[in-house]
Amino acid sequence: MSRFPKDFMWGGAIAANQAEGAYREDGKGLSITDVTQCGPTRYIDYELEVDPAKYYPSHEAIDFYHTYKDDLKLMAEMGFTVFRTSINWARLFPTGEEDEPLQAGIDFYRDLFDTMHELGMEPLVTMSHYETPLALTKKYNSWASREMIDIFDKFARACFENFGDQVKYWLTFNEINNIFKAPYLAAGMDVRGMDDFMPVAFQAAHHVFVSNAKTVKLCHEMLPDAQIGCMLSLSNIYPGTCKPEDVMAAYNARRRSLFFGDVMLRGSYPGYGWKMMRDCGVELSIEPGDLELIAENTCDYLGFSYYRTSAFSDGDSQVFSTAGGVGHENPYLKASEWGWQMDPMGLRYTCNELWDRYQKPLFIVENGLGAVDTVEDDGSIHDTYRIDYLRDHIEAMADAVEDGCEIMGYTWWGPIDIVSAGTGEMKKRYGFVYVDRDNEGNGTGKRLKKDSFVYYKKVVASNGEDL
Ligand code: BGP
Repeated sequence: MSRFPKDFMWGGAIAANQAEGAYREDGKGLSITDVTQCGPTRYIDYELEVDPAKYYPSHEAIDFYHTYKDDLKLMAEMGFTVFRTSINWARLFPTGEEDEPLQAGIDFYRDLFDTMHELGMEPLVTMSHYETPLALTKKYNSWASREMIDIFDKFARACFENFGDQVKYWLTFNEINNIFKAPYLAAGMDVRGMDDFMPVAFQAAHHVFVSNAKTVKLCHEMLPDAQIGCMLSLSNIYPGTCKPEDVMAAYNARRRSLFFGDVMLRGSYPGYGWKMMRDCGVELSIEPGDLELIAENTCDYLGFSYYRTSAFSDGDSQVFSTAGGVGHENPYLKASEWGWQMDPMGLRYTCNELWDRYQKPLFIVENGLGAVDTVEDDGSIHDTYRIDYLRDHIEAMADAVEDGCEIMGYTWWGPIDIVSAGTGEMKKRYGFVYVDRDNEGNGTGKRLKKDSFVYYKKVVASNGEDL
């Protein structure tokens, strides 16, 4: 007997900038990720015009812009009922400030969403997934400027007008809480040369909160049958010890992420949020009506990513390391090749934490294991490590459902190999489908089914019972 509701949605998630490639095709403008360096720390390459000698795997990625029909057929073969991707903002508005969206961009995404429906998948669409048009960073430093609110409003209106009949599940800003850790990715901001970017990050977050509320309001007005959620990176943090100072430090570190959910799901700045701003010397610039807008237009559901957990003790650094997140290693957990500590129980804990806090439906829109895969001579790929990770996290999710958490669905991150957001490389593979391309763009682009492809197909067919 399945422990999941009968209408539970099973699928996978990608992002335009990590899969589509065609980074200059059909009039698309440069997004910030098109000029973001690869490697352990990713900064936007501010010489702006891309140096042709610099290869970014995201320029071609896996060429999903041209292969999406065949790739989605592979997803449908696993029985997906939902598929998450993003609309690349610069494919509709190359500089962000055009009066009208590009017809080529509209045509591509309409056919993409039609193809999903034809194959039995509901589109789950992220509006901003590290794809800020570079021109907006260049002119305004992106969300550091309040002008972005009106600019994003135009993009949101174009999305709802052109895709509202096809898309009923929306997400606004991908992992927007990472504005405190990686503002160049999460919000397209140039923070290089700033000793402390937190004051700018808090002000940018306020602009995003206002924009999020405006977008929720617009969505409810234009698409009354749609649901619109916020999206947060919520891998969790445990106290390094039971020492009270460590417990408090870990809770404060956790609330640097929950702060975003509190504003966008509960509709107001929490007291500890004002204290965080005071501690950072931030005098937030708030305009009349901002706080009322935020209070009256909260998100319908919480989409979140969960990959791992880390430990955090008093005195630990908040500095985000692409390997372990914040804090330090947990001695009770094993880590992936990229240092991400795997913790299925942490997913059950996190679902309970978020359900208890927000009492709004949850959607696990990212969960997965990035690993180095080996292709055998016969073309097979025995990714038992990925199957084990998947099984353990689905069991934890089922436990969370039995705990009373309302979970809408689950989209595995990267069901087909795509470019890593953290490093900009291909070698960190998540897929149930292998793509023959490497960091330098070499390879045939051939798709190969891994052992996990057959496994997930079985899981989906049994609504999560046959593990
Ligand atoms: C999240 C992003 C995704 C995805 C994922 C995996 O931060 O929302 O875009 O990339 O992390 O991270 P990585 O690709 O660095 O392994």
